[in-house]
Amino acid sequence: MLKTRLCEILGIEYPILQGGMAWIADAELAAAVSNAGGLGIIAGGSRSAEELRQEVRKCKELTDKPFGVNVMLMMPNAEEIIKVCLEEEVPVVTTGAGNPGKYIPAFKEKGIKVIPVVASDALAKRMERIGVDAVVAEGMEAGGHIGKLTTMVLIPSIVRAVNIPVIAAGGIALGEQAAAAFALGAEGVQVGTRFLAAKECNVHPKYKEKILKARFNQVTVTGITTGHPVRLLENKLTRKFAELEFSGAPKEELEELGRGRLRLAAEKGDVEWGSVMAGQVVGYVNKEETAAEIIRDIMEGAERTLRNLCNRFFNCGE
Ligand code: TUI
Repeated sequence: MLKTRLCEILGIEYPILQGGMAWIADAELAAAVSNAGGLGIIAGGSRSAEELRQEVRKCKELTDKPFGVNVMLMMPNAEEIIKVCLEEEVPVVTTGAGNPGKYIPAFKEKGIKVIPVVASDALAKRMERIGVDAVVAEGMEAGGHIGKLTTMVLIPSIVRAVNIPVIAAGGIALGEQAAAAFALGAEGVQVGTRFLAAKECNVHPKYKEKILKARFNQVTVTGITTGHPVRLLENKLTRKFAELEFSGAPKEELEELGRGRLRLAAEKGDVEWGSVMAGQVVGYVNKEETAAEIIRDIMEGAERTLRNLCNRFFNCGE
């Protein structure tokens, strides 16, 4: 099976991370992914520090395998969230939306592995220098808040910039896509959208149903004019957003319209007026499966793809 450096560093069987999706990724999903040999990740970005502590403790009860917490650095309570991660000694912390530099020594002291999402090769280099264990490079095929570069372009640029393992994210739901990420130099993949359809994923059933039914052409992006693009599924909210955005409404009005919308969809199940964030791969996600089935399918698919390539081009497979 496909083992990489990342498996050794994190103590996991398969080089698959589950995205720390805000308002969605809880202890049950994270533990299911970790129990299946990947790295499950609890969303820190949408919880109070005490809620996170409970979720972390629950995860420890559900699995004895390593798991992670995602910290959204731009959230006002990021410091408190980090304090909980340190106190609870969570095995792995992933960070997003900022530079985790000043927290790294404290994590290292506790033996906590740190994996920031980096949006550029410059930040990746800086992070490597201060001792992070790996980086996530997230292409714009991803769901939610996105950058400008595609996975196809971003991954090699980060791989060339650093020596630590690079984890590819954005546009990965199938084994073929994981194999392509490995071809680009990644040593792991992070999967979000496909885990929305996991049996153990407690997102509101209406959100899950919308993901399962969505076709590729329903995926859209709002917020291009405000400089905060978000990838999500078309609905009344995105049509209203487009109307305002193209009529030249002020940035503040657009940002106000977007506030609290992910929670509305993920917790309350309002899939017309909430943000149903999803990546471009959503059209491939058509059935509910256990986290273990998803991981097995992706890993077996990646291996099959790489063997087929080897056979086809070099006559070297088994
Ligand atoms: O974070 C994401 N994607 C997200 S978050 C989200 S929901 C949410 N939004 C606001 C608050 C709470 C929850 C939906 N989708 N991806 C990770 C990510 N991080 N993408 C880009 C970055 C990033 C951006 C700038 C990482 C580092 C960075 O560095 C700034 C610097 O110092 O250069």
